[in-house]
Amino acid sequence: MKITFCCTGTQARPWLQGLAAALPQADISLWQPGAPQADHAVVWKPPQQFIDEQPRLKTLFNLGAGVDALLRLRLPPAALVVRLDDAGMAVQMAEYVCHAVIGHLREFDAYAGQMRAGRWADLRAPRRRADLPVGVMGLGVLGQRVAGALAQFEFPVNGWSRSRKTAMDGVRSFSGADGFDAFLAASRVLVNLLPLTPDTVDIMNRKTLARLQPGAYVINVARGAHLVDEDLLALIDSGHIAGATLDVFRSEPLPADHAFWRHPRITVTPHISARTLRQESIAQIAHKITTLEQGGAVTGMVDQARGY
Ligand code: NDP
Ligand code: OXD
Repeated sequence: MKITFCCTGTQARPWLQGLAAALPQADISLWQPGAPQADHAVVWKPPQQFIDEQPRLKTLFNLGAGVDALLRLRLPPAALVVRLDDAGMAVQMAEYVCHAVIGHLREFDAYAGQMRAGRWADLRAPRRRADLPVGVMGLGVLGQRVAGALAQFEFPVNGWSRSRKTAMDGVRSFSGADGFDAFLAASRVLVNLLPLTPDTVDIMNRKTLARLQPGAYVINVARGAHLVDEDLLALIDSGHIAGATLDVFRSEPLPADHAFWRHPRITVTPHISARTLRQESIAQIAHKITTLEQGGAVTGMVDQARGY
């Protein structure tokens, strides 16, 4: 069995060593133009040339949860696409989002400013959790973990997904296009964990963000193209939105002259909310390759028509 590795922006050697240790029977190599045909590929943002030269691939293992970049390519029609499911990302995402929501609730930025100015106690009136209902858009592998963690901290939690979720403790489920306005109107903090698809591109725009409760807070940890940047800025200027924590951007790295960098109400992080963890990812991919080779079924199969 041949496995090829083609991951843009990734240091290949430790991955190749790890995969070789986990799958000693396989022939694993870094893809080069003109390389021989492989059975399976481990990829992250591969060039179209890679796909065109590997028409007999049985499986493409995406080295991340989001498959938007991969699905933009013309893929071999018979190839399965498998995303990373969790592999240590869900707990990181829960940490990141809870940190941002709790930081907003407790006004830690304001207190940090006071401390830097050497001021002990400008005590602010405590905010009530009940006044900060959090809406999580996307209740998949990551969104469910995030919604569950927020519910543990006793925030009122709303969740929005395509299909209705009935079995999530402490999470009020909204679904489909019909449920979107009610979901937004019920939320003051908005957390985005949707996949980027034709249905979700630009979903956070002037019209939808204006439906959030006044003094809203926006946390985008999915993809930059979900958010219309200038609409967020306009709604912060108007006072409807209090601020935002953004981990993902239309253009990454975020251009040096982008208004988000210096905005006092926006916190920027460089796409780190849930890092791909090497050991966990290799173990998951190796297990799935072995299972597929034995004719078994695996989780994390992407529905290419649906886009996630
Ligand atoms: P999943 O595919 O497991 O879940 C997607 C969720 O979105 C599902 O609940 C799905 O609904 C819902 N959904 C999809 N389309 C729509 C729609 N049109 N309307 C309403 N709901 C919709 O994704 P993950 O939880 O694993 O990951 C989410 C995204 O997070 C990834 O696609 C990626 O872009 C991003 N990500 C970002 C990282 C970072 O470091 N910033 C790291 C990892 C991922 P249903 O349940 O009904 O199918
Ligand atoms: C992912 C990501 O999709 O890192 O996994 O953004």
